[in-house]
Amino acid sequence: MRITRVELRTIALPLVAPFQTSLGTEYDKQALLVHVVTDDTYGWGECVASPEPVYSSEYLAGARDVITSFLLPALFAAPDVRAVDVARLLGHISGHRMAKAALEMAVLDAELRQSGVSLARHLGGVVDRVPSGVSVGIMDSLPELLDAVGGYLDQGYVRVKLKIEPGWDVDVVDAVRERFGDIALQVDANAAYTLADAHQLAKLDRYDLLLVEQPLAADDLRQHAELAHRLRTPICLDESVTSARSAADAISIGACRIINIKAGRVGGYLEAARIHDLARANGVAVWCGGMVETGLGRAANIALASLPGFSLPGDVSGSDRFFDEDITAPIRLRDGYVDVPTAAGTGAAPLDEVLERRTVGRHVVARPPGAPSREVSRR
Ligand code: OSB
Ligand code: MG
Repeated sequence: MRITRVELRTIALPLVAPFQTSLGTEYDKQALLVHVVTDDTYGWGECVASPEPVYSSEYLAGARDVITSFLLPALFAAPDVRAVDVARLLGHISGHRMAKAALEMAVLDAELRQSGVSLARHLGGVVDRVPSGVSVGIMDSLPELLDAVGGYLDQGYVRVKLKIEPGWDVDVVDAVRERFGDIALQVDANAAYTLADAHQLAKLDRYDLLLVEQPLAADDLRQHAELAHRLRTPICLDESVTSARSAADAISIGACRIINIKAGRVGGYLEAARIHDLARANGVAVWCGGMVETGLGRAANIALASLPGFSLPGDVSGSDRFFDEDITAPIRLRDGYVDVPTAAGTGAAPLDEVLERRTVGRHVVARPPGAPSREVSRR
């Protein structure tokens, strides 16, 4: 398809409550939405980069800049763009996977809308609903955390993930186990520990956690492998896995038994599906992570989570976990599950009125007049 125009929208949504991790505290959600318009159709993508480069080196304003300065010119230079071509067309630009993923998502959504195929079907999804887990932030006090966890369990979430950091770990897990018993429970450190903390992390072993997510730094694959020898709790990687190649490395050196797959982190839903395939072939479990997405990314994540290797509940919560008002029709939890969208494309699109009201920045890039079209290239 020929891209004629791309609109970048920065939106801001208040969070129902601050979300604190070892990376910092978020009070509202800022997202960069990508609207790709082609000759015949349109698609929506969501960039998961946060306002600050703390989860990874990418950040929202940087993503917006690399998209307008480098990625869109590269796409406009191609006469015809298919979703499967996007990663290659952008391959000469180093890094910026979240920015690339947002563009690929928009092109893929457009393509699938036109062909009437849902993202889940396109990727090879096998179920029509997926179990929903909830990610629970660090809080000011234990009673506050226990209240929050109790509330989520009442809503039906089938798995709880607790954010941890040094000083907020073993006692917290102990209190949650004590209060709520045998729930499906896991923890996420967002790289807050070092191998010198192995002894403290090993204290988690008595709580039968499903996994400990990204205990060490993103580039410490070897040390995760070392830590794996000292823990009974399975290690899951998030930040460390940025491509199918790094997933293969992690698996081959025994750095993880489980992978959290986030499409944005790995450059798009197509690479995410490849990591799923690779993990599955190697007996490594995967689950779908989240980046506090709006309903757009949330819908696409649910589609990804419907693939057969997603054997653990994902961070695919209902919209109301984070937002009073989502920019799309809200994703809803039903009996602890969320439905896999069946409509063409990602199955979600912003509601015009809400989108307008939540937009804090808008940037339109039109196809340059001299950009090649298919006729020219086939000369
Ligand atoms: O590490 O999984 C993470 C949010 C922002 C950055 C990193 C992470 C998270 C979450 C949110 O845990 C999970 C969700 O979107 O439900
Ligand atoms: Mg994580």
